[in-house]
Amino acid sequence: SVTKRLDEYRPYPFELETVRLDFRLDPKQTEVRARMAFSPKLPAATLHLDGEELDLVSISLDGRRLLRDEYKTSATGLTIFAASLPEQPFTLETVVRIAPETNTALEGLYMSNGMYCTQCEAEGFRKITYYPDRPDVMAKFHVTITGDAPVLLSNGDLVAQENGYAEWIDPWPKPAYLFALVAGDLIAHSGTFTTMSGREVALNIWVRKGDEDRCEFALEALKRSMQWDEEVYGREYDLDIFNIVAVDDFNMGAMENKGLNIFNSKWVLASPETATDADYERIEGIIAHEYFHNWTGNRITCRDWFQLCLKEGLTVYRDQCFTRDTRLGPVKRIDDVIMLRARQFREDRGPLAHPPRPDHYKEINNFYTATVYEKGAEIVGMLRTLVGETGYRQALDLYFERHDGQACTIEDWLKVFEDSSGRDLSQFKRWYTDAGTPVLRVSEHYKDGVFTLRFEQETKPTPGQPQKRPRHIPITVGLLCPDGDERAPSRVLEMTEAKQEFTFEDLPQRPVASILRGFSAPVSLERNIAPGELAFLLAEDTDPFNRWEAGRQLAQEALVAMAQGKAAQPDYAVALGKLITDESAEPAFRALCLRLPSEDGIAQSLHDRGLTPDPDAIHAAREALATDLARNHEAALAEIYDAMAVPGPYSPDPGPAGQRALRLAAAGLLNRIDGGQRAQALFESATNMTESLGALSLLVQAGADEDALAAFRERWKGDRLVMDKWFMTQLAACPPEIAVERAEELTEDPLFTWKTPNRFRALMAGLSGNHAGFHGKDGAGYRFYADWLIRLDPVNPQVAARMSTAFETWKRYDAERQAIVRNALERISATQGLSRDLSEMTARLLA
Ligand code: HT7
Ligand code: ZN
Repeated sequence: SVTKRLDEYRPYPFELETVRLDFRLDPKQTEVRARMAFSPKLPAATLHLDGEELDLVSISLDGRRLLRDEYKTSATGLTIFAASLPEQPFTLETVVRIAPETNTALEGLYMSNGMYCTQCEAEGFRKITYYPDRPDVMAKFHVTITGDAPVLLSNGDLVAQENGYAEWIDPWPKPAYLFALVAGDLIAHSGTFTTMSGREVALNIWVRKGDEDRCEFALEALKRSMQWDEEVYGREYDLDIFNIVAVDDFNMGAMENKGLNIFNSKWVLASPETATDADYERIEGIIAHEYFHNWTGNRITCRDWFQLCLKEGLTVYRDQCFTRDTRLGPVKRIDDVIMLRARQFREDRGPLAHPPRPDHYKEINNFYTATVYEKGAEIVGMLRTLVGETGYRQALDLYFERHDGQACTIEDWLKVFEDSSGRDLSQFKRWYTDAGTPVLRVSEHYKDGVFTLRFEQETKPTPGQPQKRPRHIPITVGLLCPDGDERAPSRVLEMTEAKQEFTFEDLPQRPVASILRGFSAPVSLERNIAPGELAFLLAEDTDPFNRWEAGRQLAQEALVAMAQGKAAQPDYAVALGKLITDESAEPAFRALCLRLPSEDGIAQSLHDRGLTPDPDAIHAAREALATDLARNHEAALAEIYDAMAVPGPYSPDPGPAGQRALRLAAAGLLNRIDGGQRAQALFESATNMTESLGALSLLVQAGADEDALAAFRERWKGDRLVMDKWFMTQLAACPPEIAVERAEELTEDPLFTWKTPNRFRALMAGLSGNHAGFHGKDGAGYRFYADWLIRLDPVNPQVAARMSTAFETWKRYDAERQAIVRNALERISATQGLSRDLSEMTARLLA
């Protein structure tokens, strides 16, 4: 299949001002009539419209039926020869038929529980009708829907409605990927929002009957997001109605279609009995994310899909800031960095590494990655650090003013920062074009009152980029006196060379440096630092991120030593003891400090040090450290467990959620020595899903789960979202030696409806999240996983391809394991009729 390249971009040779779409819905045979008003921009151009899996019924131009020799159709589209096209504006009308009922790929128009639903990003619209399906073609849509359903929705404002018929006009030009249509027997949970200019917007969350009492949290989150975007970015909503629909069968989290966001029901529906604290926080974040796209993505969109991080990086950054403002800022920053390291750093070190703005791809759906999203967000954060708070707001104001209604590039984005700040960002641009995580080495020197930090940066080669150039890195640094007082407040050092040093003068004593505060750049910091100094930072740093980071580093050092059969230094256990009893620290923060690095993270650390990780040894080391901590701090942990019980009715607010997190973290350690006693009691008394699932997970971990799993299943077997948790938790948390066998058994469960993406993901991600289980020496985990990818691929290639990233770390491990994975990947790749999605992924994984 064809590789698409950034440097081959050509503007579309026609202007498309308006499009009228008439849908006659039918599960087997939906008819789509499209009328498109084109104006030629270049003389004698042929007109190419994208189209896949369409049954063409008719085609006419300005009312005249086109003859067979005036156009041609292929598997990828429809071409009308230049000789048949007038030089003036013209209207092209096509009629096609499609079959939503048989669409299992969930791209284009498909059905979920009897309801019609669309997903068009990135290139799904071409499965609905022939059209220039590219983001730089922006048109005004007028849509009519005729169908046997009480609720008929599309983008924009509703202009007419009667039984079985609805008409929608979207006044804002948009690319086809933002088109949406939903039809079904839905019920709305509604509210209103009054915008800053006093317009009232109707808000609706549409769900299946029975789910309407789980929408209030999402509705309130939407109102908070609308308010925040007005206050922080001056952005007002621009239609009279905003609809959100919850769908059970969905390839990703949610989709920002103009005025009609479509959500995976997992990220909308919440009640205390069925959703955890983490679910609540994530729902709020995703509601905000999709809403924020209205300006960063919809009003200003991408010129082509290579620019994806223009809208995704910026929108993730905006949703992260929203959560930081509405919840506990430092805790959110730490959570985001944990996630960045677990997903993006891992991607950057393996065969799938790519720049935030890739310059080639075969299947764009394979590039909705942590690098595009999360690293894209880090880059926006670095820009803000470089130009400052006011400079950032000025740049964003200019971006909205200059580019509203346009399809833009990363160059346009950087130019607004250059123009508004007067800075040269040509070197900074490498963050977008170059792959890989820079390693930043630092050494410290103190003499005659002068403290010097010497930095060296190095980025390892990544696929297709053997040579790396130095990056422009903002390094936020603060200096502490040995008594813990701030000696020099935070200052941003701008590193632009491969090696560079910075000095701090007039220091009567050698300070303790707090480097890369707030994680000011997505780099791997390597610093030769004594455990005592880390313990000091864990106790005293005024920057909460670096305080947590010091503890994490101590834990990581201990685990890396133990995984090699060496004894761990006692520093971590001692330092942690002080922190967990420090009542001035937020419970949520203390909970994070008690969370041990993941087994995958330890494997990465070993690999970074040139060692081959042994998954069993890593698992044993992590268990041993957890047991040590529990023994050393048994009394303090037990006290925390009792003190952090949250009385009264459930609230997902950060305060009580933080208390529950700390309580569960304490229970998690104590679980290693109390025989699962607390977990059992908590499981029986739990009044909300956070406690219930937390306790279940601990029982699974302790191998004392048989009754609890059965009881949980019995209680929740009718609830699809809770059952996903049941599948996932018991695989992620179980002892590694039983993980694959259990996964095999679970695929036989009648509730394992594997064609539903959420259920498939729950089981497979549960297994691959069990590090030592998935990477078991006999290779059973690898074979099982590969078998299921092969099975899913013809049904849903997007999800199969996305799940194949479980193999991205395979080259870290020993030769025997590598041989089994290679074999599994080659087997996938040799499968007859493999999708473009999965074959691109396996080729990259094997390269
Ligand atoms: N912009 C969306 C990305 C997306 C997607 C969503 C649902 C199903 C398939 C999809 N393909 C791409 C989601 C977002 O980033 O907001
Ligand atoms: Zn997004």
